[in-house]
Amino acid sequence: MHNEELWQRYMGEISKVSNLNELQTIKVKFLGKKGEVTLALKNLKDLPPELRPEAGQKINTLKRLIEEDLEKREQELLQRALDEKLSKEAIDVTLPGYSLKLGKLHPLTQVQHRIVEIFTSMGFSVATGPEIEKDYYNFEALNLPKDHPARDMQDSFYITEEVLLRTHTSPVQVRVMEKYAPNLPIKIISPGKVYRRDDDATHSPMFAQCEGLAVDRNIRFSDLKGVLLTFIKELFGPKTKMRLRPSYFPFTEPSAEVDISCVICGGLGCKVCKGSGWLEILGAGMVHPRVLEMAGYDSSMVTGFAFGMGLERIAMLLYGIDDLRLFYDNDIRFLQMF
Ligand code: 2U9
Repeated sequence: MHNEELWQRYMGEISKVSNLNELQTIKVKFLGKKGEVTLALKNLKDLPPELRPEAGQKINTLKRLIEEDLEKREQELLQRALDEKLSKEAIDVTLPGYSLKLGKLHPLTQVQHRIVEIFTSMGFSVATGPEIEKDYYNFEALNLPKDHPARDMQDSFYITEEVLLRTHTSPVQVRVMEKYAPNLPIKIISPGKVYRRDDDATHSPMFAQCEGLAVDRNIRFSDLKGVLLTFIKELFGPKTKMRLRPSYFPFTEPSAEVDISCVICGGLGCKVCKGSGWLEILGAGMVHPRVLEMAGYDSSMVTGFAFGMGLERIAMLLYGIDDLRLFYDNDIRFLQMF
């Protein structure tokens, strides 16, 4: 076959090629073992010897032309395939990213952390204990006799005669004293959940408390006053005033209710403080000698102070919340406000 015609046929077929597979087919068709160019070279032997060199040269030139053309087209197709792939996989770095929704701590947890921070800065350690408690640690060891009204089935969640959900975190302190007695000093706070059979706008069957206990030689009521005043000023601001009123708890003697000047009106009298200018936020007192003795301390050598507060009440005053149940509804709109 004439070289020129072969080249024209090659060009006719290769110009229709649009991918590497098709290109490969054409390559085989012209340059393969039984390809047309290969055959033309084989057919040289049929020519008279004197014509072979020139004819051979022409076919080899054609072969080189086809090889170069295929190589060029192969590179073009490879580049096109790569461009297509890249344009499909392109990432628009100017698009806004997916924003992660950050969670936050529950307002009561935030308040608990602040309280823990204040007391640890005064040298207190944090102690924790079981929420399911023995009657002995919850009541008996705290000088609450069997017939005391606070032990009433009405007020506590009993599991058996001797086991109940703790009604305060005081049993934690009893356990610490029992473990370390007669070593001194003890300076602990015990934040945690407690349970009482109550349910209204200011009482929840589960609520959070933080209690504190200091036991050592020469602990006096003035130590209690100093620690509480420092705490109150840290939490509610340096202008906050403190007032103590005599009270009664079975586990402290003497006992006091602790008031702060109203965080809303500053003491002038408003709706929140019911016109008095004062808000009750803590109970406190000197640890009853009988409680110290039961835990293993010699009450003629050792004294102590204790206090307790409800975290919901503190959080309500700090954040201006008027219904305690909001803390437990888990409405995300409420929780996001803190
Ligand atoms: C030991 C000895 C004494 C803890 C105390 C209070 C006074 C008190 C209430 C505040 C509001 C409970 O959450 S509340 O209802 N607490 O008034 N708590 S003294 O006294 C202790 C604790 C442990 C061994």
